[in-house]
Amino acid sequence: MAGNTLIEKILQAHLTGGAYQTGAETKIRIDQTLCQDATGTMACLELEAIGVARVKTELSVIYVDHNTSQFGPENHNDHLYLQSVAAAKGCLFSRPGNGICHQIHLERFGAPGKTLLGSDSHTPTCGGIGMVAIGAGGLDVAMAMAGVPFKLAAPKVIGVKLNGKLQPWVAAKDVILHLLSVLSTKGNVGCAIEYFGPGVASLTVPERATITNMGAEMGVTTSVFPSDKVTRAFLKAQGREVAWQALAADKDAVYDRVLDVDLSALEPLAACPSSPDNIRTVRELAGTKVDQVLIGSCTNSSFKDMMLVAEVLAQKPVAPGVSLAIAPGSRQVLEMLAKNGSLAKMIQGGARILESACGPCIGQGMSPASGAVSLRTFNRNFAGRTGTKGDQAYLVSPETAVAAAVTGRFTDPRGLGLTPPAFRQPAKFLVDDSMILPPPLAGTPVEIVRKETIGAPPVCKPYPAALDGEALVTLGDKITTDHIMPAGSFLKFRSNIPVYAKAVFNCFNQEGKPTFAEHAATVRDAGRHGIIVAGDSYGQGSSREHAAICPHYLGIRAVIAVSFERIHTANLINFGILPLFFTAPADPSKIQAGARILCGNIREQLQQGAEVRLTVQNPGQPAFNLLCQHRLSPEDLKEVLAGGRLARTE
Ligand code: MIC
Ligand code: SF4
Repeated sequence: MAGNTLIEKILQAHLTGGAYQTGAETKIRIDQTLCQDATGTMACLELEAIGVARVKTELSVIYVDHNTSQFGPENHNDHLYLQSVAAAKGCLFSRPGNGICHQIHLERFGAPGKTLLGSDSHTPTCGGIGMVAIGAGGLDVAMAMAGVPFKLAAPKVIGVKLNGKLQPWVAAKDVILHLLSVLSTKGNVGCAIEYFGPGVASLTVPERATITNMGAEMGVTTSVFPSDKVTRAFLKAQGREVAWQALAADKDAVYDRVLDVDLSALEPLAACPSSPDNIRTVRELAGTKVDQVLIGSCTNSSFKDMMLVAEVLAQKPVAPGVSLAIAPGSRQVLEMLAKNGSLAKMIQGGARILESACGPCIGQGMSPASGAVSLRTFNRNFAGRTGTKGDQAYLVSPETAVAAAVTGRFTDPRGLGLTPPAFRQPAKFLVDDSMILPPPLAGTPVEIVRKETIGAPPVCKPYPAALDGEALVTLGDKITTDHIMPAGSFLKFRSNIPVYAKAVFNCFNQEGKPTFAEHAATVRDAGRHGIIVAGDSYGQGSSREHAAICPHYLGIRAVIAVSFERIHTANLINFGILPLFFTAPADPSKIQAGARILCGNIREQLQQGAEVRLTVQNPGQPAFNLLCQHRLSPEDLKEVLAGGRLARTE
């Protein structure tokens, strides 16, 4: 019998029952969870609704990193609520200012061989130290905190064999941008990526984490590196060598597919507007004027990334036409830069220093000017995510970002004329966990701080016996959760569903017409069901379950699409919205906005088999039959019929 991949080994060691079979529904024990504040308040409201006294995981951490701008009381209200729930339920609480959840989790908590479930799509960052780390919706994470096993389709494992060594000025970011050019942002549901081969040893842990972080952009379940000497040195430097164990795939492991990447042959790349898979070489873009450069985010804000940027800025200051801002990923990184003089080099070089938080990556400030070219070391450049309509956001490595910052133009960093700064991982990182608050002993009374902007957990209605629907909107391919539920200035309403629901699909609103939310509410209040029609890869991007909760609140009960992304599908099911697939040949254009979509016995049809026959009547046209398919497991189907997962646990 063939050997196992590392992902299979870790998943199999966490099975809670049954046999392990690729593609089949599998349940695993979750060792650690993480929540961040933007998805965490809802997850905590759900955890309270589930009703466990204390979390049942080995470790659960609640971070505050997304909503830190504090315009109005909402953000601070959220922080106080989260801090009190963390204390009451036995979680660690990482205070605002301590940094971005994924960077901190890698530094302080991640451990090879463990499982981590996080209410953020970039949770696989910790795959950089040999952990199976998976992003999920808040309710799935709340369930895991309550000790309920996590359900997933055992993934096909794509092996990425790394050979060679990155050349100076070529970065880990270029590795993942290259892979995005091969695998794209769609079509990878049900797959995971495992890195192996001789090139692995040449990459530091933060470089590996940059690569696993952006597996999220390909829609894979997780991305994992082996745990080797480099991992050990990183954990030792964090004072956590005890967490280390050597882990790798079996020598005769069989991958579903193998991609070869020669690190030595890669060159600086950029993801062009407005998708992470719209890849071109920096050479091709060279000379394009750049107006803004932002360095940071959970992808590229490690000590190594920041040192590189500081060293370049020490030799060349920022160009007069560029606004440069830098957000170091954690307090550890920021304090080390402050102590070794690198922060001063950044400041002298003309950088604007931002808080250690997500900040501009999630549209919390630093929106670029109209038409401005913005280079970012982040992981997403979906249209409008910067906060500026028609934005021109490019995703690049810190090397390419700083080269543009000092020249004012897209510049291949290899042509900067500078000696590449040498970097050696410190033998000891500055370890100070004083901004991570441990919970009090079990049984200590804790008052939950619930100010007026903290709403209630979602209430979801059972699935109707008959569908009397209207197609509220018909959409194309690659609709992201940023389209469905915008972040930016709306992010502060995450704790309050009726308020946040007003922003559903607001990017498609037209002046002088009712908003999407207003129209959906009218259909709902008339006793009908809202339906969304879409193309390929519906629900790309974030893990935000609000992209299902708020549509449910507006009366939406089905999404008919060509295909769906993993986390969003789970969120739809969790909140009682039916994901339906067009049957081949899929042609979403058959349904027009405003069409009536009827099914007199939808519950019955769902229970009888995979096929669902709908009647569709486009405005002013004769009705026709449309055959769709549901791909729900028996358990998922029960959840949808009950009106979601929370409805079932109550
Ligand atoms: C993102 O990068 O889009 C976010 C904000 O981190 C989301 C989570 C959220 O919407 O709160 C994610 O990636 O899951
Ligand atoms: Fe934060 Fe951006 Fe990372 Fe999301 S992608 S966790 S917003 S830094």
